[in-house]
Amino acid sequence: MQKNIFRTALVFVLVLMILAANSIQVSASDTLAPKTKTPTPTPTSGTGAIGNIIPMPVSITSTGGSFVLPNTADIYVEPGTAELTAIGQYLADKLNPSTGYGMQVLTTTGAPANGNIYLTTVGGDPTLGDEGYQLTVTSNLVTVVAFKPAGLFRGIQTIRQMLPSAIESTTPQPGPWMMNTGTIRDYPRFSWRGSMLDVARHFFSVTDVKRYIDLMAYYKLNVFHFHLSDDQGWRIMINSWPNLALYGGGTQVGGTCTNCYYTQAQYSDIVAYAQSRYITLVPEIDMPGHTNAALASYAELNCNGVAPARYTGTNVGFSSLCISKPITYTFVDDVIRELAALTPGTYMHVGGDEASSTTTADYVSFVSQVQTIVQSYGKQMIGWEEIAQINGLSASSVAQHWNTTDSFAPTAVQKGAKVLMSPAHKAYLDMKYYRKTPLGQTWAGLINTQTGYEWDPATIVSGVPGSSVLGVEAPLWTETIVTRSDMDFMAYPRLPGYAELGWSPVTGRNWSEYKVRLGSHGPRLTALGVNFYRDTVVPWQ
Ligand code: TNX
Repeated sequence: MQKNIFRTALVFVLVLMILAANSIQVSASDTLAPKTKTPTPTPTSGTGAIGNIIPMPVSITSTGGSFVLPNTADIYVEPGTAELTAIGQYLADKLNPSTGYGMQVLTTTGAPANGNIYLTTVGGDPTLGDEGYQLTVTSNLVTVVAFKPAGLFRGIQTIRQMLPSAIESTTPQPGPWMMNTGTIRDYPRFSWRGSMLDVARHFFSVTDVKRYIDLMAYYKLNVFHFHLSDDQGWRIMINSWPNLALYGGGTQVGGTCTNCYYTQAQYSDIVAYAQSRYITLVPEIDMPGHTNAALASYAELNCNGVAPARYTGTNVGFSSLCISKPITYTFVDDVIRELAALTPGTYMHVGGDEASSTTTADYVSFVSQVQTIVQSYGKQMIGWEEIAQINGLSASSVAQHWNTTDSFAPTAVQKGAKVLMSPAHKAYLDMKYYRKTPLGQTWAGLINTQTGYEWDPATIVSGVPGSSVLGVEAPLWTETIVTRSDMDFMAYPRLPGYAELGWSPVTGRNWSEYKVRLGSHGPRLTALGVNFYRDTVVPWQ
């Protein structure tokens, strides 16, 4: 009796295997139908046309055919590298919910069979750099070759964008999952393409921060600048000064905020999350100004020894650490030491903006000492452009340009330092699009999607040549930004434009072409669940 059951089961399994093998053949031969039978899709609604990628790749050669991802597809990487497997898994996790294909990450030496996706560093072209990649789509196979894993990660974002918009859906969609054939060779113009998120004015959960980072990855951004402290709140646990988080993390703009700080474990989790997307996290502790939350948490940090009340308004420029007290430098050293130990990236952002209650002499003395502290932990200092005033500004330090007038950026260049471009009237994600935009501020002007796109980091500040520009960063200050949906509304659709300014060659770039490409991302952003602003200057699909 038992034997019979076993035999029946065996036959059943064999039949299943034969059926499965057949279905693979059937779908594979469907997929590999001669390309003459498949009309070339026009670059319209959601087709993921080869020309609709943001940021625009350096070079695209279309071959006029199409590849259809079959339901048998898997993602292949070269063996023995956990890093490549993780990149493959990232892609599988993005493609599986909408396709329902259950793609797996498998290893192979040499190209896999037709109908798959292949990611490899074997034969990667070093001249494309660490983030560069070559993506080749034939009617048989999708291949990304890169010199470094980071390049593969950038390349798989291009794959996502070449597939129909519905690929970003979190629920199964009908397909077909078609890509146009051709070759893309691509690499970034600038090495720093970032966005800053202010979690001090309003606090955001680990989940919201991760989502912000993951959306950045879709547009090939590579630096997440984390504004962790300001007058209204201190957001990271510093073990040697616990009240900073425990007390200073208890407020935000508008009132109290319960446990509004990240534990060191949560911070490390965010760092690792960014790292797995080849995004470097740069933490900012703003000083000597923008420090009311710290001053309220420790009376000894104040020149008069009296802790002020916590602050929940939106004024700037009224607080300062006590420049003349030795304990100030013990404090700075402790904070930088703990943060440096948790941060694999090279840069520590020390703020330095709007220290208007501090004399220039005091300011210069303070920032000079801070630079020494940062360097003592093997890190490079970045600060808002005012830091360029210090005499001993290191060539390895970076000044972040933000002022709309009277820039200190040329001073930084004269001292041999590099400049990160965040001109407030062009790149501030908290500026309103239009006078009537319900969120945001207007002090630096109105920035609609076109204004945000039409400038060049290499020419925006006279006295700062392109060779001194490290890159572009778009800050999202959050005085008026409270929810995740607010964040989306201000960052999208402007952030993809800054990503393009940072990545794509300047030649040939123009708004009239870009706006159409951006319009094709409407359905993508919708599928990604992004509450983007439908700016009327963009022809949304
Ligand atoms: C200026 S820009 C600031 C921030 C504000 C922002 C609001 C800069 C370095 N400092 O403290 O949040 O304006 O737009």
